[in-house]
Amino acid sequence: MKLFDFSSSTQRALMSGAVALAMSPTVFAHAHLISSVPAANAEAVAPADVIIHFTEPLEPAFSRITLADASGKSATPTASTVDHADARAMRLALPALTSGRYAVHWIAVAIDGHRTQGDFAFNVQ
Ligand SMILES: [Cu+2]
Repeated sequence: MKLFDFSSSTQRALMSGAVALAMSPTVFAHAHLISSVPAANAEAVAPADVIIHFTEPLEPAFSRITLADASGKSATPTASTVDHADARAMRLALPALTSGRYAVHWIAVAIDGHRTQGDFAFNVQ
């Protein structure tokens, strides 16, 4: 029986198809920001955390959110975490923040290893 005896040309065709699929950006997209709380330029009242939702699941070991105050110093004592139940969400717990402007910097590494990053700011009243 030769049910699975693919010719070498068939194997080559299958292989090139797999490579094309693996390199297609629509199949393995980068993680892009969908939304955040607080939103960019929001006027926040005693925010408990920064939560960012992304288009793709994140690799927790390489993804993070950091927060800096108006003087550029880190404003949080703890590291961010990727949500266990939804790997497309990342959270940074916040201490009680004094009023002022804060800058969020995020790095998102998708499961395909591609890295995206961005910045936004919000105000605490
Ligand atoms: Cu990608």
